[in-house]
Amino acid sequence: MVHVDEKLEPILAEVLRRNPGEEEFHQAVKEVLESLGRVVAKHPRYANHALIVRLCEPERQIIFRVPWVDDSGQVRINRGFRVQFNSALGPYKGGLRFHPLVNIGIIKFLGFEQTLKNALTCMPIGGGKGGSDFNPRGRSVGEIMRFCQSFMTELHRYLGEDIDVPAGDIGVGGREIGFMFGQYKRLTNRYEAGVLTGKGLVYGGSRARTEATGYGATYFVHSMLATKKQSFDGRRVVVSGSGNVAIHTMEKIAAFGGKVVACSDSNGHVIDEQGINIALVKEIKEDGRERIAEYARLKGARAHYIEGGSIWDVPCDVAMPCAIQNELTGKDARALVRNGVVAVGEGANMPCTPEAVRIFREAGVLFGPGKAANAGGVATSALEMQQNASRDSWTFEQTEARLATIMRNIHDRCAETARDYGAPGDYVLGANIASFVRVAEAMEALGVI
Ligand code: NDP
Ligand code: 2IT
Repeated sequence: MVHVDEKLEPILAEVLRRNPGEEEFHQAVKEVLESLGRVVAKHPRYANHALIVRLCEPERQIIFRVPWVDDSGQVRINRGFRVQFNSALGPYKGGLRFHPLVNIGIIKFLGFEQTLKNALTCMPIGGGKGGSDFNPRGRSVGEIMRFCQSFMTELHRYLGEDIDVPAGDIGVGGREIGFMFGQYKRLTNRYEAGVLTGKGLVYGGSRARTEATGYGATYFVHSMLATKKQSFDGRRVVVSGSGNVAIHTMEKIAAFGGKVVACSDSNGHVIDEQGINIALVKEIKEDGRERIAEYARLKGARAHYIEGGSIWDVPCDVAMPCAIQNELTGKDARALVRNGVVAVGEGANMPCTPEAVRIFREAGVLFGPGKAANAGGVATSALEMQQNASRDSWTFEQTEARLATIMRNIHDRCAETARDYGAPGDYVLGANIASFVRVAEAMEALGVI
């Protein structure tokens, strides 16, 4: 069992005290502090100047009312958030999540993770996150547009291509980014392409951004497997979720010769022993915005759907959770280990509970934590900003090649850092230390700000 070093205990206690009830934020901070004992032992100065306490305190937290009118004429109210977590390395950068469970603690956990993830990419981006407790499920396109416009009407005053650059996350894809960009442009009377990423290709988006998180996570797992002279070829893989990250993870796994046998949504999972038909999932989830149960209905006897239950009971060699935080529990991890899983890569942010992570690490399973494995999305967002700044647009091949190199570098940086700190193969430790040191160095250099 990993514990927080005694020098860091008061810091953790302080974070817990100042942020009561924000369980996910506590979880994310604790996981990072558990890795920093070795850094503080090597560089005691990091325990001083309240540097770690400052890193755990967002620079700015914005909470606002989002009023909108539904199709029946009724006025609805949601809550909007933007947490500008850390700008030591660049403008705040990170996605917007529209999901009914969104609250300030969830946005802070995501903003904290984003700050460290962005540092790992070695690109000039700080960390931020935002969103709303708006539930897009069952809403018409008109309702979604009016919600996005109202959300941006308030948020726009805090954004800018050199200030804060949001993108998508759960419930926010290309359509929503378009509506928000349109409203930003109208309010500011500026065509400031670099203010949002994940844009459509015709108005300043980057090729390969849609695919980047899933492709990048698969590249990361590919690199982890290669350290054991293994590959995806012929492997059984289970991918949870069926949204942006899951779909493109499945697509790249198939390109690497792996067979994805199950995927899911928040209602249940489908198993297809012949290999999930990704085009069909896209049709159901992207075009139709329907339930994954539809997959089994369309495939007849060749696939089956299980309502509820755990997708992690499906035996596999590689597991890639790509849905939501804490979706893979200790019990799930034990089932996966029992069934012989060799690698787990987090496409989602913090999908494995601390107990699950501990079980994987103790069992010697290759484990790629989200802040490293899913960094390809934000890295390609930074490439989108780069293209916008130079008013250029790169080919898919060029952009994907950059993504592949970035992911390999992140993998190698985590592996080397873990080795340097006496824990070879421990990607959690490697990712937490490498990212922390980068942000901490910049914060130190900038003085007490
Ligand atoms: P989407 O909204 O496109 O998809 C989310 C998917 O997760 C949906 O299929 C949804 O199902 C499913 N889901 C939600 N809750 C559960 C649950 N409890 N159990 C099983 N499935 C569930 O979001 P993204 O694909 O963009 O994001 C997925 C994860 O990846 C998030 O953790 C996000 O933070 C992370 N991420 C995203 C990046 C990006 O570029 N988009 C970058 C890095 C990380 P349903 O249809 O039922 O809602
Ligand atoms: O969690 C994430 O890294 C994202 N949702 C993507 C953020 C971004 O700015 O592209």
